Amino acid sequence: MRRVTLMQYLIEQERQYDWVNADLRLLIEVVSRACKAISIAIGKGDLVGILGGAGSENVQGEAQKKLDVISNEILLEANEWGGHLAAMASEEMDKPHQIPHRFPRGEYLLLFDPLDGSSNIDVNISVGTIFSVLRCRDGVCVPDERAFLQPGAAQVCAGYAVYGPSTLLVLTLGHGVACFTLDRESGSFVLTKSDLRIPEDTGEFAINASNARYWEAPVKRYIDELLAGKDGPRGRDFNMRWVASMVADVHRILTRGGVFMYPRDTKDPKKAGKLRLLYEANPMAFIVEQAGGGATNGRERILDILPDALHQRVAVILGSKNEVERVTAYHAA
Ligand code: P6P
Repeated sequence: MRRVTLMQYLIEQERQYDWVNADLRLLIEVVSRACKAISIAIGKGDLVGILGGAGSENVQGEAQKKLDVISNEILLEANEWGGHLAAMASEEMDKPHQIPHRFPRGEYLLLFDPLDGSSNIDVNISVGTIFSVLRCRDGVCVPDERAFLQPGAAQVCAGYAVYGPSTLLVLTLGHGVACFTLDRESGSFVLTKSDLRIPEDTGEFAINASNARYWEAPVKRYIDELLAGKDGPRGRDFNMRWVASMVADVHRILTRGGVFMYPRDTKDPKKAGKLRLLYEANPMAFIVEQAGGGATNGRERILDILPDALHQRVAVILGSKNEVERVTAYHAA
């Protein structure tokens, strides 16, 4: 494959198509540079004492890791001066972050989970950054929470960085999915896969099986059939993976297929699910659908859900199209 950097890729997309403009290109480049900085910080780990808890809680009531806070700060500082954003929202902040008055504002809203899977950071397992881009509606003077409450189908761009053996950036602009690998010597993200496609069938599923006793009947039925293997109704054996980093599980599925499930369960009946709709489920659903996969909450397409709160949670079933359709059909049965 011709060595194309992220910047070249974006400039070529901007020249050829109308779905990239200079501000969106700047947004993606700035986010990619922030992800590079996060990757470097993670790589230093204990050498610079940035592992472990920050001694604070986020809006979700979850203990923050030092790197949650650092990653959030890196993304805020990287994005507030460029003039491409109307505002930002993060898993780590209760309210949207307004652009300081000393900087110009732009048309885009950026949402992110700055360090997804951070419970894994202290045990050196892959973590990631997830981001989603919406347009701010015209005439919105102060983009408060309501400006962000748009269905996932309104996203203009979504992506994630996965900080694993390689640092990868996976991106969609609504016309396929591309993957870039960080070349640490040059400091550039280099295009290493274009037009990723998820196999429609799979032999691999990802779910936290310790929640089995809380699952609803359709999920129990589906997983029991997979566990029954070749002697059961599916007539084949299945394999299971659970990294507990959504970015790592989703990247595996983008690479070789699979189905990822964090269904709603009866552990906390008030919660629609564990994962957050706006900055986890929506960007991942956009990417997965653009790669030919499916993404529902068991009952409806995730990208069709009209949000009513910035940090609302949702059940997530995503990945190989035929398996997502089967699980969703079981919910309708
Ligand atoms: P559990 C990480 O905290 C996260 O938000 C996702 O990245 C991951 O898929 C899930 O939660 C793991 O949840 O309950 O298995 O720890």
